[in-house]
Amino acid sequence: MGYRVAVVGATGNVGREMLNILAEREFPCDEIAAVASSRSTGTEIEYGDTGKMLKVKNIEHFDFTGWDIALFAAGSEPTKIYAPKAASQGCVVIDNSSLYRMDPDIPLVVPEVNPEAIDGYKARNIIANPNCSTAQMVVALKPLHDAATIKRVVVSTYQSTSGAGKAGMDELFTQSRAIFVGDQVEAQKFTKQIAFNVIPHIDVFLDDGFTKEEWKMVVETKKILDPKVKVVATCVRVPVFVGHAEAINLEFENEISAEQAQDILREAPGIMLVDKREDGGYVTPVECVGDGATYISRVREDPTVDNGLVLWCVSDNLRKGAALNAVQIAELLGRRHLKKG
Ligand code: 11C
Repeated sequence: MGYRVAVVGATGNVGREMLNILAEREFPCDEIAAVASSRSTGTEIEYGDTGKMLKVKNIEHFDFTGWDIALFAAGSEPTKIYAPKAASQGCVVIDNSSLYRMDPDIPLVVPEVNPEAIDGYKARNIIANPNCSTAQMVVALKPLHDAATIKRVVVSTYQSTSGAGKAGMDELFTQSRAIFVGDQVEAQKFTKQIAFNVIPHIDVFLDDGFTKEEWKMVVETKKILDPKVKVVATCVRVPVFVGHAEAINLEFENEISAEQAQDILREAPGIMLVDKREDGGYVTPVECVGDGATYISRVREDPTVDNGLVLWCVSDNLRKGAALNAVQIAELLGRRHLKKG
């Protein structure tokens, strides 16, 4: 016996990946529903590459009663309305939006890092999935924190346009083409030209000069990994379609060499260490697309601080950063709480 699973926001970048990953990982579904806004109602979407077509259902009329799990990738506004409705109808919501992440009654979970936190889901029947740039970073930090206790993290991100949805990817494509054919470049989704450029601005500005994306990396890391870890972030949009990269500087309480860190990372769950210290001996975003791993390269000691390391971290933001982590949470929920069969 399996689960009845609904994917809400099924036609978006992350929703489609959720369907792909549920199918790829053979998540035990007795029934699967693709749910979206009225704009997409009635269209068909494939369940991974199984050949099974799902007719998209309208969220406004969807009854979650009798459904076990709803994976939400619908953005904050619809989530505000329909996630509490689903939860109150007895369906456990795993939500990819930022809406509930910092709610003390709602667990924020990365299964490789804080699996036990999921046990708190019963308070609201909702589990939050972190921001993509946080998810890959905490996977990388966890084994190193366990080994030598991280005191401070300084991170600069190189985030792909898919983080801003399909419209972000389309803007990169359209602007790149416009530049090649000599047309006028128009910025719509992003605040400046993204093609052949980088933009040090993701999400809205806060009063202290940081952006909300940078704030999320700080507070989510503290909630998932350890409230004592200090984090400062600079988040940058780059002209890449899929895959976020991060340059991460770490300061530890205790001594740890680059070699020790490499040995630890080689064995850590969810991580692929590719660190050859030669031309091409590292991973870039285009190589991680479609993959679930968090790739670590360029591990080295930082000579400017005591017990410091620097590393490069790359992952598919639509997968580990969003859809895969949500499906892993569903699997964890099944193992720890919603056992079937
Ligand atoms: C981006 N990280 O790359 C964002 C997308 O809080 O879930 C995901 C935003 C979020 O633009």
